[in-house]
Amino acid sequence: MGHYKSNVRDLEFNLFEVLGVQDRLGKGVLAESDEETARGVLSELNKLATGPLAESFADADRNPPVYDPKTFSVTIPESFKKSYRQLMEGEWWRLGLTNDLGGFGLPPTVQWAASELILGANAPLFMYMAGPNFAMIVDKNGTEEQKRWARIMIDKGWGATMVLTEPDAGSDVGAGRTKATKQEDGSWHIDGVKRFITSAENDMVENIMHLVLARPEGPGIETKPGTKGLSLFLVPKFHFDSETGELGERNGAFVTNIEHKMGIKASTTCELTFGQHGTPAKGWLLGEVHDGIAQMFQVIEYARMMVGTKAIATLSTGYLNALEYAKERVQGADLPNMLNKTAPRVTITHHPDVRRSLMLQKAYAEGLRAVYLYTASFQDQLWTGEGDQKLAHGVNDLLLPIVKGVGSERATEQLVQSLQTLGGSGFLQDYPIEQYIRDAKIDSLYEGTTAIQSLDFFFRKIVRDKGASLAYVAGEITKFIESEAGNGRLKNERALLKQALEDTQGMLGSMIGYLTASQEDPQSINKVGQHTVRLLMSVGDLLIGWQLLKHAEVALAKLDAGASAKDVPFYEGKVAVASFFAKQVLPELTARRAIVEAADNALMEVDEAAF
Ligand code: ST9
Ligand code: FAD
Repeated sequence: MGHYKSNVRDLEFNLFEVLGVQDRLGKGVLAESDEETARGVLSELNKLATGPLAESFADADRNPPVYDPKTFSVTIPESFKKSYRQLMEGEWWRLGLTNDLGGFGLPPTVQWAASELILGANAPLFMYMAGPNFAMIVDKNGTEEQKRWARIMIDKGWGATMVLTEPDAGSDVGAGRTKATKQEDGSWHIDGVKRFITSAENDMVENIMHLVLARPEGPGIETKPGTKGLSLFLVPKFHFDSETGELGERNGAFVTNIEHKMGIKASTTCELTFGQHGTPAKGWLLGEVHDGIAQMFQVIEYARMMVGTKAIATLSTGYLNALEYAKERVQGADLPNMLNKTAPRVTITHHPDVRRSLMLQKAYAEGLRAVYLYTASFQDQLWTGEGDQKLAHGVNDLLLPIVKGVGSERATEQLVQSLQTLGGSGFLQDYPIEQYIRDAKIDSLYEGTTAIQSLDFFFRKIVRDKGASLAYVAGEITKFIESEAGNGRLKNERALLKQALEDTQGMLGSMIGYLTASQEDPQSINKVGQHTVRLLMSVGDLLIGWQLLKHAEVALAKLDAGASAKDVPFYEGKVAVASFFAKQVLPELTARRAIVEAADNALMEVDEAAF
């Protein structure tokens, strides 16, 4: 058996028993798919993920890609190449594409559920598969000629990258200095050094299309500072025939180093140098419009969802590995027998603290899965054009920093607990959890750190949105609280959820107050800045608590209706985990609210020397 333990049962529960995705299928752009197709995709992909894709997971970590500075090239380990070939041959890259570009005609909920399987088995494989998806963005924004390039990218299975970061421009993308100078033939010469660029070099694809942010300059061009002065350029590794895609000369974008890092070692993290090795790096302005940051955010939104799903996928397999170990590991006696030295030894699942930890891991793994799939259900509406598009857009935007920020933070935190469940064995490379921790840590860093997610959440997704999308979600939670969910059996839990909603609203209210006060006292905004991550994590807990209780409601109904013997423990687990989370986690929000309400700026006044 490979390392990867998937949870297809829970994916199907979310899709078909909670979200009712099957009702969307069979019409409009989803005309070609039905529930059976969707289940079939999960089942097929699950076989691939738990088998061939997971196979190279450890090997590619221990024998990472090798960089050759003489040729600016990278050699990927054979084991990983084999997994990649199988993924590409299965044409799984079609999953995320629209019908006109050759997609499978499945909605984002199913796409993300399927993606979880690849991301949990071997996330770097998924990241190398960016070409077709990024081509979709080229197709959406490009000129007629660039739309043709998009099809070439897809047909030929080219790789693609998103190129923003520079040594002095990480979170602050607008500080980027890479420049673009217009040429007489309409192309641009790119000049600068980008760093930390994922998949910018590998020997698995014949060409790579770099999507590069650079600052245009030259006669007649107004150079603007910040992100609004950046444009998006298509910069291929090799030039190609615009009609046939046949490869031509090497373009002047060279990978000049790859990083040695903590995890996701199979994924190359590259320094990418443009136009500084004797060959100009030619690029073409996407859509011939200077709208780079907005265009790049179409890629970023997709990638943030991916990063959150990757973290949650890893947390889930970490939990299931820990659970399997705990069920077999015999150590110590039951606590009530602790003084009896001859009492029978029990599996560690008998110890209250192990149970507490396992149930918390389950809560975050399944709760966060529910949150990302709930988010994807709004993407479904955007995909099909059904429902209130403005609302779907707003709620999806609101929830993305939760999926990405909370997903990655809780995954990192709870994976450490999964390792703890294995005791000293968890520290060994005999088990996958130490690698999970190393591989998942990146998720709270790239695609915008957690602090950046929290600022985005508060300032853009709540304040700038005038609270509209948040009010919608809060309204849905209130409806649930006021419902008869659980038919009397979830009453206490619904009361705890009500308190959690009030606490979160209290936190937000105080923060809005500090923001308003900053019009008179500019320093007051620093009180907001001290607590945006706390707010993000708290809203995350609120949503997880709500989703778990919704699941419990469905599970209770199934149990009442007489579930099959196989399903009974699954549904009982849903009720248990929801109740546990409501009782043992949600009350923490009351303390967090008190902290936010008592905010002052003492922290900001501490002299740096005193740290
Ligand atoms: C990175 C890559 O880290 C990591 C891994 C990549 C792997 C890729 C692989 C993908 C795999 C694909 C596989 C497919 C397989 C398919 C299989 C099947 C399914 N939302 O607030 P302002 C825009 S990459 C939307 O003033 P500042 C907006 O246009 C590096 N748009 O910002 C706005 O204008 P306006 C990642 C947004 O203060 C404009 O920006 N790096 C949003 O100038 C300016 O906004 C980062 O993420 C948004 N949330 O700049 C950087 N926000 O307001 C993190 C902004 O008029 N830093 N815009 O609408 C930030 O995000 C900063 O907040 C900042 C600040 C740069 C935006
Ligand atoms: P910094 O921005 O220097 O941040 C340092 C610390 O300060 C962080 O804790 C951050 O939260 C905090 N901080 C910074 N600004 C603020 C603020 N305004 N308010 C509060 N806190 C703040 N980039 C690409 O363009 N393409 C890629 O494909 C890509 N892949 C990557 C792969 C890997 C393995 C890695 C490590 C990075 C990758 N990146 C990529 C870059 C990544 O997106 C950046 O590392 C990330 O955006 C953070 O930037 P930074 O590392 O410069 O950190």
